[in-house]
Amino acid sequence: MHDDLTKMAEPYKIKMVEPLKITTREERIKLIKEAGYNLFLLKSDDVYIDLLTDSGTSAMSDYQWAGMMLGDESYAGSRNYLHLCEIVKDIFGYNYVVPTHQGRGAEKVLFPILIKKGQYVLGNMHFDTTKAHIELAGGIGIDVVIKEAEDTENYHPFKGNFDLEALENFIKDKKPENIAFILATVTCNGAGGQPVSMENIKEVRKIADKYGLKLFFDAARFAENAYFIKQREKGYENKSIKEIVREMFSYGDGFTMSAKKDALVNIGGLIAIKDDEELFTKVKTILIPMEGFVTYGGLAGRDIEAMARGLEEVLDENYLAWRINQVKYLGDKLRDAGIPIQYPTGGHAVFIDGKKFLPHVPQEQFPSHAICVELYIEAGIRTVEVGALLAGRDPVTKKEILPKLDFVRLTIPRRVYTNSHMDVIAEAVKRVYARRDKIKGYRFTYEPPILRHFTARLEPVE
Ligand code: PM9
Repeated sequence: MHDDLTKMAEPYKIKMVEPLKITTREERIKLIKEAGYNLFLLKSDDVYIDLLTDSGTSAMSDYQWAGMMLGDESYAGSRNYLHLCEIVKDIFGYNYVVPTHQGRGAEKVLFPILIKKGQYVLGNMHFDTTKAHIELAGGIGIDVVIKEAEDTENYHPFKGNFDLEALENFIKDKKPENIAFILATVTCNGAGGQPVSMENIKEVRKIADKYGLKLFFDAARFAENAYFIKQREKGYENKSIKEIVREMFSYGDGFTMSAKKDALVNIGGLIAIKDDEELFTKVKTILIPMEGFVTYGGLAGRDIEAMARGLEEVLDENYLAWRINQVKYLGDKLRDAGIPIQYPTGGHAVFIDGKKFLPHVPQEQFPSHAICVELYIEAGIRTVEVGALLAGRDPVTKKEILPKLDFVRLTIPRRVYTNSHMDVIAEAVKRVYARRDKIKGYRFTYEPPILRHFTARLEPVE
């Protein structure tokens, strides 16, 4: 029970509802088989609780919807773009910004400008589309997250931190001229939505300065990261989220952002640059043929207005407290039942440790994926595997890549589900855990050559 009763429930009320379709267990067994045991191939109408992603799945507020009606759909000079520039300057302190259609649009435009063929991009842990765009631009993505991130059982307040020694050693070893830039992902999705501390960001900045490198942010979940800093880092407990965000970004040279997460919109992305006008000119030159003119970048004016308003709204501490604690509420229920999860829970999802949950299923048979299938059968819950199935094969040897972290991600959309839904999810995971000995692994009946997890078809290994 919370001392302050106004903090006990959602800090918003419901104005519109979307009915959920309920299926039977027998129907779900048939539906998942027809989908080749691939949850991406299910119709969303056949899903009861959709935890596939927190990306583009947020519920917008009445303030954002009202902004949609003020969309200025002029090809050039849209007032919504000017509003976005004001908001970005106010929150992040950055002078230059362009919209893009989503996060990977921002990566596609910025990375080829920054990367020369064969150069490295050092990050705490690159997201998969980010790594793909680094490679498409001729670069090599390297992860230097702290070792604690791989230890799912033990608490560490900032499992998204850079291993500073590994970062500096890599730069010294490969020489600064072979490093394109440093990219800090906040929060760190790959490690379980884990935050990066202010202290760590400051140190990364110092290393960047020492070797003349630029530091960019992958800022998809910037506000959730700031909230964790306020909760867990000494000296920040009395600062506002806005002050913390401002300080975090003061150490960077720019950012790419998938606005589909913390900007609380269903579509959109951003590239922002602190003060390098020359770089911004290059960005605009590529943006126009790739995404669209500078003042719309692949979005409608109304989408830009919703994004500008979402950026302001996400800084609300009551919202963030509810959001982060809803994820924790689910995580605590699972941990109390002895289910192995990445601990502590991160900002946007609970990550179940699939290898520990199903130790009898070899990693080559995708234990985390097997759990995802069972959760769908158990209660119509769609989750996503972030493990060996997603990792794919080594492009040269064609051998399976077996990542240390092999997760089922229970991704919580923003402002969409209530804690009653969290109770259903926790109960479903517990029931699947109770019958875990009977769960089998999976093998391919069709394996696509790249990004296989989206369209692969599988069957249980008998
Ligand atoms: N993240 C996610 O579900 C959506 C795509 S995969 C189903 O976690 C980071 C840290 C991300 C991210 C997307 C992108 C790409 C960049 N960085 O999806 O292109 O988590 O807007 O952003 C997804 P877009």
